[in-house]
Amino acid sequence: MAFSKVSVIGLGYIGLPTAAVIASRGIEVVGVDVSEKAVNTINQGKVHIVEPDLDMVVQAAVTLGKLRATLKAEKAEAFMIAVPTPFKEGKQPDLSFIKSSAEAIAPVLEKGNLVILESTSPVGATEQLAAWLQELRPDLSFPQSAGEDADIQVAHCPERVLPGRVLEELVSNDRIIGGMTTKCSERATELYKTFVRGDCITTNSRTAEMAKLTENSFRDVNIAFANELSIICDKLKVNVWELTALANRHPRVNILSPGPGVGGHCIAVDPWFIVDSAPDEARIIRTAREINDGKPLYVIEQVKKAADQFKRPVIACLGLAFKADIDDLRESPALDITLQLAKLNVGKILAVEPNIKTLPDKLSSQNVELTSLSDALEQANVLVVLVDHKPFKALTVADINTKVVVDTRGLFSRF
Ligand code: SAJ
Repeated sequence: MAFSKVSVIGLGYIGLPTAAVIASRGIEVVGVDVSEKAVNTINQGKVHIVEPDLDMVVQAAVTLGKLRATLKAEKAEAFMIAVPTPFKEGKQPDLSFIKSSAEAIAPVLEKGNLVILESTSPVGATEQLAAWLQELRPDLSFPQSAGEDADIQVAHCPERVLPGRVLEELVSNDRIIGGMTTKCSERATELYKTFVRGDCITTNSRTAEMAKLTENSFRDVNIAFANELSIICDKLKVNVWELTALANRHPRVNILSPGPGVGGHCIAVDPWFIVDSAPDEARIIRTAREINDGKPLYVIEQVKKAADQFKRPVIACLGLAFKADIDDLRESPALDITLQLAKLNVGKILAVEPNIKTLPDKLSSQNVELTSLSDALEQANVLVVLVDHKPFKALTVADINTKVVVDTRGLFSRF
């Protein structure tokens, strides 16, 4: 049975693009969010997040009447939950947003509905979601008790898109479809087939949850290797960028890039879900997290040494986002380093972030100034490259040769 109305719960970096892409396939989509501002913005055909081409797709879907946003859930055939799953004190997963989503959709659930959890989740979260729904709707049957005969189908289909390439990857990536039963997987596959060109591969919900955590942990461990190498190389006076370029010429070696630390709301968070579930066994995964979390401190020490060379250090931090060419400051090591430098009174701190218009309060309250790149180049005696944004990549030797440079991204290793 085809889907004529789908509801997406959570209209953030994943939910909004997903809602817009499904709407662009001619399906009526109702997005639900707790933020009145986000709901109003979307209903005007505008977007509240920066992602290439998203504004166009949302505007088209809203103008055609296929996409609208609301604060309160309404009836639909499928509900896709794309809410944050941060960690709380002690690095334990916080499932409270999934629980509130269950509370939001439970009153409008009807026999035959499909509920999909897209949020990255610890193993067992989909079963927990189904248990919460069962508690709230004892009149309906769910897969954990009714199996293939359940009134409501429940599946985990983890999002896997890369910020900056979301619209492309939403359609082209393969999807893992982890149904609580075979029927759940089949029904969820039908939905994803309406907009995914990649393969839809079915499994159970626990394996799907672990697959997503594994993908991000794999990347975290490999970035930790690169970050550890960069510190070893500094000690041994070897250029890590030249080193990795050389080693990567081996056909079976592919070292990732060192950086100022790992940011974002995924790779810096998800491995902890594995550590929390298996604390004694997840040794490499935990150590990788610690290495990546420790890298900002190492960068701060380097900047302090650079600043010590000047009577009045003026430090320009190039980039605040967690990676290149996006505006997302969540869990950003660049932002954290800039903030700590300001708090430590290392010198006057300028921040250059071409993708934002105003500084977060925590930076402005520490007297950090948001400046243009050209102003920063004029004023600063220390440059700290924290993000490899396009305008920074375009800098030349002439732009930087009078400065002391701390280059965490290897932008100037080519000079
Ligand atoms: N980073 C490095 N060195 C590298 C690569 C990345 O230091 O060689 C840093 C980045 O600067 C950034 C962080 O790692 O601070 C994470 O960036 P990323 O581009 O590796 O990943 P995310 O967080 O933007 O997106 C990841 C993706 N997962 C994988 O590539 C396995 C994406 O596909 C997921 O959908 C996303 O997490 C998610 O939502 O979980």
